[in-house]
Amino acid sequence: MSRTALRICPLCEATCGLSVTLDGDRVTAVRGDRDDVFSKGFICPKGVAFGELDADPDRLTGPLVRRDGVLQEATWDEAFAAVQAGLRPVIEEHGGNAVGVVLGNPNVHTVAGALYPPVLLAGLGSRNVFSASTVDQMPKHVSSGLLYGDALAIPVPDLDRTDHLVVIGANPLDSNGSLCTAPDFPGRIRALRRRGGRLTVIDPRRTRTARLADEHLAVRPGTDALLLFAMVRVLFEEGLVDLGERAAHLGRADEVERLAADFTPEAVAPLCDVPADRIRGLARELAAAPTAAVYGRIGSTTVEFGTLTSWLVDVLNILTGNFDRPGGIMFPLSATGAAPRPAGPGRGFALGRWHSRVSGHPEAKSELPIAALAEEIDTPGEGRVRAVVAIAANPVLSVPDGDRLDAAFASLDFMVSVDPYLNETSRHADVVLPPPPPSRSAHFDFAFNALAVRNQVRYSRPLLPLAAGTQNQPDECEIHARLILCVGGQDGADPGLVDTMVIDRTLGKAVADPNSPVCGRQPADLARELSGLTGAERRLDMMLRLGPYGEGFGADPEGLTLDRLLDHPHGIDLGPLAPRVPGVLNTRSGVVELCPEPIAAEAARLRGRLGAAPDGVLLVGRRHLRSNNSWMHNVPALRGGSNRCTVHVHPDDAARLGLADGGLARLKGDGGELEVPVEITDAVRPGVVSLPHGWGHNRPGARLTVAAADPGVNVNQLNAGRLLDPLSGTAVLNALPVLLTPVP
Ligand SMILES: Nc1nc2c(c(=O)[nH]1)N[C@H]1C(S)=C(S)[C@@H](COP(=O)(O)OP(=O)(O)OC[C@H]3O[C@@H](n4cnc5c(=O)[nH]c(N)nc54)[C@H](O)[C@@H]3O)O[C@H]1N2
Ligand SMILES: Nc1nc2c(c(=O)[nH]1)N[C@H]1C(S)=C(S)[C@@H](COP(=O)(O)OP(=O)(O)OC[C@H]3O[C@@H](n4cnc5c(=O)[nH]c(N)nc54)[C@H](O)[C@@H]3O)O[C@H]1N2
Ligand code: SF4
Ligand SMILES: [Mo]
Repeated sequence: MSRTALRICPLCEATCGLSVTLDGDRVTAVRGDRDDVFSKGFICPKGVAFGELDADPDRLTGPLVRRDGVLQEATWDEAFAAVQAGLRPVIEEHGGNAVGVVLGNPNVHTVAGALYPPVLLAGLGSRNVFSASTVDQMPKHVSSGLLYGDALAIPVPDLDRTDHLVVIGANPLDSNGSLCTAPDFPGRIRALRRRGGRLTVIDPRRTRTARLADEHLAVRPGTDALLLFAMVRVLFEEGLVDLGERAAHLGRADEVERLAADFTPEAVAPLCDVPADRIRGLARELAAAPTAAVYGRIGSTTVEFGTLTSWLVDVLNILTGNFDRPGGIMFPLSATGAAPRPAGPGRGFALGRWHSRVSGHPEAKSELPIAALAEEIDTPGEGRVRAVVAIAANPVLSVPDGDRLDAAFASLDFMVSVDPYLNETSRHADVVLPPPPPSRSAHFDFAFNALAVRNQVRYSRPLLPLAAGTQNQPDECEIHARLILCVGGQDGADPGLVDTMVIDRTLGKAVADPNSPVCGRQPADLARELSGLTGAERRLDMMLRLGPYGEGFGADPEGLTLDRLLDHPHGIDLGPLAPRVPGVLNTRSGVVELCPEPIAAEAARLRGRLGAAPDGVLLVGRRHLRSNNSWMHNVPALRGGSNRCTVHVHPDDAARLGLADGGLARLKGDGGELEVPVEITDAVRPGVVSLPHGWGHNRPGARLTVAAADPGVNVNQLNAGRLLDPLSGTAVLNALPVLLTPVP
């Protein structure tokens, strides 16, 4: 008997609703859910492959524990006992800081990854926290922290209403969008064109997104900050600055004008390789458009001036009156987010409250640069990282100099990985704790609802019960909760205690908050009202009730609860984005701090680049629609075709360097060298080569049968990881100088 059930896709940030056909406990077909309030039936090839990914025979079905040097199958109780026995001595002898916590990307796609790592970190008290953010979006967090006083307040382009979208270093036609949750991003761009709107793409590659654009500026990689500063200067010079309706909530714009003074279009044009008249033209178009939204992603963040570029993206929106208004950039209001703050001075954002031990990198958002993880492990001395807890992370492939990290992991006293695969990173673990596949997990988008182009809320319960037969497979929430208990030396205690503790604390705070609808009530009474089948569901119910649309434990009987959400299997639409300033601001001054001191310092550093003559070949990345970072190369349906680990080279460069299509090239960077098949294409601009990341599945001890058959190379081995965006600690992954030679 087959049946269909609904499930939100956890495979990228677009969060599409899937309609899944099941035959027994097998997923036999997947379609887009046409009634989903947000995705309305859209699906991509990864969503279609959900069943195959879910049933990948290489997925671990039970925990592994290292015995006599070899990872062997064990029971869950044995595995958690081994975790406690491995971690406790390190903590007792050297303190919580000796345990490094590594959090990878899929944590933003799981319920467990949203709800438990903060509890783990609080319990451990370690400052050695590293995540995929510092090879990704940390510059945007820092820019938002500095501008708005809240690192999580990231405005998104109001895609469905804008008249001019400027996309910088993003390729949503392949990535499906990032820091901008929009199922069917391609359809939304086409709709923009259809309603007479304009699309400009700034990217050194002519991507699938660039091919849809009215104008594509093939900028020289790493020079966007110069380009955007020149646009800012044009706005001031030509009297085009119009702060719009939010002016009263903005700090001093004249300081921005002063910072931009030296960046004339003529001065930056030869560096960016974009004509001065096009820089002026784009600035004028932005100012003239009824509404416009500038949006930057990976190509704007994983670069040397990533934080400055991220700041400039928002500043351009602000100076053209497109901040916090329909059609411009806006702040989503998520159902589990904080309620708006009262206007006035807030707590502000601090940067560099502590520093990494070896290189003295400043913390950002309580994290240290993941590019510095290896040195924190392999550099001897007091304060060294001796044990690692890695959750949903594969830094051996995703972070610069994987070989060094590989050796560092091998030298640890103890390592535990929470991961469904035995891969390049988890193969070093002493204990591997595999979560169940997505079909057996619940789904809620705690992170992406706060980045979505429309306010909405959806929840999926597991499609299938946890598998019997693998000795009581816990769900991933329970794995995290038991891990937290092990860190505290309480293995064997009821994992539900972790949720109870969080609920008690959260309700305790809420009843003491004069702005909360539950102010003055009894936490125990409120806790009794919560519903849900698991601790995680009870926490979700609590967050929904206390959230901005919540029923407030009786304060608004029409408001949201988990039960109400469960009554709407296709989700609840909460309307288009609405202005949120000043309620979203949390700066010390109470206004948008347009020109914070760290930004001014970076602008001065950038000024030093004016006049420097560029030369040599620069490396950039690329993503393929049927990929996701390092972990989807094991699914046959997602392999082959153009999804290949090749280096894209422009025909002019190929001719100059003597490279043949299909031949091998040697690429050399400051971190190492690789041999890669060449694909000659004018989709990259001259002087630029492109290689995707997440490949290099040839390390022994991994269990990735399909991926290992055609492993590709690890682009991050070209990168020593010495170059970081200084404010955010984000590794420079794009615009990396490389040498390219033919392999005879
Ligand atoms: N050169 C270069 N390097 C890059 C990038 C680039 O553009 N260029 N991009 C960077 C970016 S943006 C990111 S986000 C990082 C990603 O870096 P990582 O987060 O380190 O890598 P991922 O490949 O996303 O894989 C994470 C791990 O999660 C596991 N996993 C999958 N699903 C689950 C689950 O449900 N639960 C658990 N516990 N584990 C799961 C996978 O098996 C895999 O081992 O890579 C970065 N690295
Ligand atoms: N199919 C697929 N989807 C994904 C992922 C995946 O691996 N595969 N990964 C997910 C993750 S973790 C993330 S963070 C997002 C990322 O989402 P996007 O940022 O949209 O992803 P990319 O395709 O890497 O796009 C980055 C673009 O920046 C360009 N670029 C490189 N350097 C520069 C530069 O200096 N200046 C400018 N202007 N552009 C530059 C590159 O050519 C590339 O086209 O995608 C997510 N979605
Ligand atoms: S676009 Fe993303 S969320 Fe939608 S089906 Fe594809 S992988 Fe899943
Ligand atoms: Mo990412």
